[in-house]
Order: sequence, then structure tokens, then C-alpha cells
Amino acid sequence: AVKRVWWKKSVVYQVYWRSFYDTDGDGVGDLDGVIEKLDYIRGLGVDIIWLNPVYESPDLDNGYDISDYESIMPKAGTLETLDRLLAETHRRGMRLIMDLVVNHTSHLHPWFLESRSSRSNPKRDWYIWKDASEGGGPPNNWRSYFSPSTWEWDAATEQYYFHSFAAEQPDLNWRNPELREAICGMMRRWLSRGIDGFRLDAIALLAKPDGFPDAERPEDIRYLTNNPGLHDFIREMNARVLAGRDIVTVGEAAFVTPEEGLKFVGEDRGELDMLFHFEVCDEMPSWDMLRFKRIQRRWYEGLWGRGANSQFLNNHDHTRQVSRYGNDGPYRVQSAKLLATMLHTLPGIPYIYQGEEIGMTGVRFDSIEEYNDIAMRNRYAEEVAGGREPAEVLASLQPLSRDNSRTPMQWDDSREAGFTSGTPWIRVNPNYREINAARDLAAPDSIYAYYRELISLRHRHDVLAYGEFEEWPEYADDEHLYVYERHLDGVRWLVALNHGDEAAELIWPARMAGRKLRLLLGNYPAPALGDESAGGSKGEGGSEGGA
Ligand code: TEU
Repeated sequence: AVKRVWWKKSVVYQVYWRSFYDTDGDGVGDLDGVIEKLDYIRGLGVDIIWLNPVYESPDLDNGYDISDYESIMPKAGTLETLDRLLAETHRRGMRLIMDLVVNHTSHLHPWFLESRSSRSNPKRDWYIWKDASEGGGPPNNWRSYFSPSTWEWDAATEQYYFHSFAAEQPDLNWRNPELREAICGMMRRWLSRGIDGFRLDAIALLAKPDGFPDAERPEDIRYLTNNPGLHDFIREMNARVLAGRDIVTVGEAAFVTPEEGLKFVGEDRGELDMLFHFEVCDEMPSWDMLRFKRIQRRWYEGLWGRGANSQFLNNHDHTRQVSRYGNDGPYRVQSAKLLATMLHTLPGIPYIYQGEEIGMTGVRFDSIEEYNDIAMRNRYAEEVAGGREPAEVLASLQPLSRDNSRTPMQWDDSREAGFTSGTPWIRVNPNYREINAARDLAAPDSIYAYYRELISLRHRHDVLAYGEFEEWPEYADDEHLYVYERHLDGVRWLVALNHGDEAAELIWPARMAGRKLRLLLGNYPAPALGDESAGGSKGEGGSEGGA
């Protein structure tokens, strides 16, 4: 049976605070802004807030380059502001988990400044240093996520240091026990402050292979992830920090299969509670119904009853779902509701990325200068340096640029969408006059209202959190229709989704004859359900239901 625990009935809302709400007019969102908007978040019925990194940082990768784990970046606020945000979140019956980046630090972190100061410094081994290869170049041929090589030359001590991301983000050496204790101590102090858990950044990268052998195909960077020893580190972190507490943890685990995913979240593993896998976001650039169904089947079979999964299609690293996987044109509202229905009724805990609940869309800026994302800017520079036509490089990088999701939250149709009284750090999406929270809050059939209803259904009924998942075989190979049931203790909910551009009729299978159906929620005017399936008692909790 599926283990029952509070966070499985929860919905998580991700706050990318720098783009959420600016209260001091510097053009960057801040923690006071998050506090001011807590009622808006609570209005959805959200249970948990995931806050992107707010720690002291030079901000080259928007906070994912930490230079002090135990102070707050001034543009976000202070430790006092954070404590107030925590108290105000708890007062509203919500919890807050912090994003934690322990695979690497900023190159300006004091630990790294010491480590790079000399080969004999006590913290030298807190990072990964290697001599040049025979030919004088980098120790191996690996690419990093954000640059052509994972190795950066340090002239002062004449060695290379390792970085999975930008050169300004040196990887920590998790083989070093002192380093591990320093991280665990810091995590314990954050938990003592009252936070409710962590989102663990790039957690699948902590272990590196012995000897850093060359890769067959350097461009396929999965060699950075899931190396031997990884789970020893996570199990040790659990034993020394996480175990026995009323907290929740979610690990970002790129390039994992369901079998590997179970190692992170298996209830008998003593590691993490749930994970983000990226089979969709990393490996399905545009909507592919059949592929998505296969992915969902594999993860259900791999995890259900043994560990928890998340459900999401966008976040601060992936472009807006209604643009990438839906329709952000004339059918934007229906499409946003369709994607939400799917994410909130498939097995797993739903994560809402700020702005998704009002159907915010991706963006197309005119020049590379208007983009902020270090990953995109580094790649643009690399491709242009390699001789590709700049306009063509820009066009190729725009659809999946992380900045698509990082434009400011669109609060209303006043200047800068009500996000700031100053100049925003990144341009507001020009469609804010039509797409904004004020408009959705005023409209009973808005996307925001629909999300609130979906979340309420999850809270009022156990079937979404704990019910089995069963596709209708008649539609298993349908390219447009996704039809499945969730069932628990006699309650059966039918979800019928049409991802296609054409209207479609749901053929009622003979095996379902006599089954009564009652519409719970739909992104269209309540249909005249055929007489063979209509009927059923009005009101909540009937034995049949359908979204
Ligand atoms: O992202 C990690 C990362 O870039 C990959 O795991 C990628 O996100 C995954 O394959 C899905 O596409 C995290 C943060 O979310 C990101 O914002 C940071 O830039 C990065 O780590 C470095 O800290």
C-alpha cells in the first residue's frame, strides 16, 4: 500500500523571488515582496513554498553560485527578513523549503579563496584540483553544463580546478569528510532556524568517477551524474541532518531512469522524499503525447508504492509550459488548464512555477544583450566564436532559454506589470496587459481559479494523492487523447485530456456500460454527457467522478 504522509496531499509553489515582487524599487524582487504576496499564494491553496537561493552570492548564476551559506544576498533582504517570511508563511499554515546548492560554491566563497591560495592550504582538498594533462591541456575532455570544458586553469598554483557548471562555480570535493561535515553543520543550522526542508540542487552530481577518464562523447554530459559513491553521500547527509525531522526534501536528479530514481526516494533508502527527474524537460523539446505517456508509465511502475515522484513541466530552468507543450495563442487559457489538470491528476506531487497559475508564456527578446542567463550567454558566445551566424544562434537558443521563465511576475496592467516601481532587472513580457494576476483574480473561470479548484480537489479527496493510476487501454496509443483513471477504495476518477487541436469524442467502452459519471471539473462548458454515462449523485464524493 502507498505510505500516507502529509506532503503527498500537498502542492508546492516555486517562488523565483528575484522575479516575484519588488518592494524597494531596485528592479529586483525581494523577500519583503514575497511576504506581501503570501495571501495571493495561499489563495491558491498551496501548502509548501520552494524558495530559490537567497544566500550571499555574486549572482553570476542567479544565486546558484553561493559565497556565504549563512547570510542573505542584500538585494533579497536580510536574515531578519527571512525569519519574518518564515513566520508569516507558517502563520498562514504553509511551509517553506529552501533551495540548497551543495555540489559547488561560488569562486568567491572564502572556502575556495583559501583552497586556491596554495597547494598546501588545509582547504585545498575541499575542491577538485588536477595537474594539466601530458599535452599541457585540461585533465580530460569533459564539457560542463555552461562551458566547453569542466576544467579552469589557475595560474597561481598551476593546476586546473573542476566545475560542472560555470568556471565561477567550482565543484566541492565530496570525498573530503571535513567538507561534508561543514555542509551538514550548515544544513542543521538552517533547520534549527525553522525551515521545513530543502530542494537539493544538482544532487546527482556530488560524486565524480575515479581518475576522470576521457568521455567517448564529451557532448553527452550525463557522465557528470550518478557516479559511484553518490548514494553513500546522500545517505550520510540523511543520517546526520535530515532523519527523524518533520521536514520534506526533494532532489534535482538529472539523467536518472526510474530504477535509479528509486535509489533517491525509495521509502526504505533513507535518502530523500521526492525527486525531479527530467526525462520530459531535458529530452522532450516539444509535445509528444505517446512519448509522454511512456515516460509516465515507466515512472509509475518504477516508483508507485515505493517512493514519491514530482509532477511539473516548467521551473526557473525550463521555458513556460503553455508555450513549450501547449498553445500560448488563441487557446492559451484552455491549454493552461489542460496541462494543469494533467499535472495535478497524474501520480506524484504537483509543483507550480510562479506565473504558471495565470498562464504566463515564454518570451522573445530582440537581442542577446536583453538575455541574462549565463548558460544562454556562454553558449551564444561559444557558437558565434565558432563561426555561426549570430541571428541564427539567437533564434536557436531562444525557445529553450531559461529566461523564458524568469521574466517578472505579471501582477496587473500597470507599468512593468506592477512588478517594480523601478527598472526591472530583466524585461517584462510585453503581453502583461492581457496576462496578469489581477485579471485572473477577477475572473471566475480564470486559470488561477481553475488551479485553486484542482488543489482543493487534492485536499478534499485522497484519490489523487494515494489512488492507483490506470490508463484506458482503448486510448493508450492515441496521439492526442490521454485517458486514465485514478482509483482508491471504490472511488474512481476518470481524467480525459485532449492535447490535439481538433475536437474529439470520448467513445464509451462496452466494458464501462452502466457506469455512472459526474463531471467534477473541465476546461470547457459542462458537456451534455451521453445518457449512458450521465446521472450519478450530485455533490461531492460520489463513487464516480471525472475531471
Ligand atoms: O540546475 C541543474 C542543471 O542545470 C541540470 O540539472 C538541468 O537543470 C537538468 O538537467 C534539467 O534541465 C540547477 C539549477 O536549477 C540551475 O538554475 C543552476 O544554474 C544549476 O543547477 C547550477 O547550480
